[in-house]
Amino acid sequence: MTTNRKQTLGEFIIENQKSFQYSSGELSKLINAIRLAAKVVNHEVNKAGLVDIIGTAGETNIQGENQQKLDVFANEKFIQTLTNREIVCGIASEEEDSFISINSSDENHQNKYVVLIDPLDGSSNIDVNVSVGTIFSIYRRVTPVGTPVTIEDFLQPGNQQVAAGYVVYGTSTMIVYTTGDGVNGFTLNPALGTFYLSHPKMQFPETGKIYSVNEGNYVHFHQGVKDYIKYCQMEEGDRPYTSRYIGSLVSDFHRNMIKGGIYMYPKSSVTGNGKLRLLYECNPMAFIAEQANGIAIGGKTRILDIQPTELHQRVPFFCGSKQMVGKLQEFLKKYQ
Ligand code: P6P
Repeated sequence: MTTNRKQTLGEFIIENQKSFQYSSGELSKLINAIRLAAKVVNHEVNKAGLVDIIGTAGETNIQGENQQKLDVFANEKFIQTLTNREIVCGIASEEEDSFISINSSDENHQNKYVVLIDPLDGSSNIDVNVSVGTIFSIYRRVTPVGTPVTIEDFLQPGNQQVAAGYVVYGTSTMIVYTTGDGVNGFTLNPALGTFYLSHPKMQFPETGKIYSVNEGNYVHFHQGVKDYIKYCQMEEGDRPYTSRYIGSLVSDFHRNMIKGGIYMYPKSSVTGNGKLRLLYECNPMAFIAEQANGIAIGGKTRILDIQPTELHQRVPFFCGSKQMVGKLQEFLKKYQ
């Protein structure tokens, strides 16, 4: 008799551990640590309105952005969980000026993974009760195991990631991640505190009818981007498309991956190189997108091929269904 009981995240990790090219329990332990931190943060996000955790922590982060208390809480929880379980040798976070080096207490067992996180993306939405998310990116270190990590371990191109994923704290809380063998989504049953495989083998539809961009910045965009937005709005064939922009990358990306669509955060005459950070926003989302039959570019270049130069560097970001990103590229090429 076949049961329709859904597989738990824990069962999925164990079952797929052997297929992971860097066969080690370490990555499984790492994903499990992220699962635990996600549950703790989810608990706080879901009651943010009830306790004194909404509103700013009175500090600003490296980006010069007001640190919301939940930002600070999420950052501390992910760093604490990854450190306490002695799974990684280094962590970089949107909320930390520099990377954190973690020396294992067991000199016989030196960890080989580094994690880069945006602990609470979209945090400006917290006090208006709109979905937010956590984004993570995982690499094997490139410097010798057993030595303190260096910036070199973090400034790796996205094509070197061994895993990447996000948590979306929305109408339900989900973990969506890849280890290079497709993308799978797990939904939390809050009553049990267990994540269940709810979205196996997630794929971007080849095309879609949703475009996501902050049109308030339209006047500052490159002409090719302007032309593409006007193309989306024209009444022709299956257009006009629908404009959907939540102001939370994880939520806009997640919806577009399920329904088909394109997310754009272009550079502009105001934001210079754009707003999104390459290492812990664009690279992990690009890895997921490509693993789900989508595309992610910075303009002329594939996001995953960009050689990082700074921990918090920003890049333009266009990501989504192949045909929609392909059409945008046609408009951009007209001006190259
Ligand atoms: P804007 C959130 O701050 C974020 O990094 C993404 O999650 C989101 O898509 C974008 O910035 C929103 O930026 O300038 O449109 O408010």
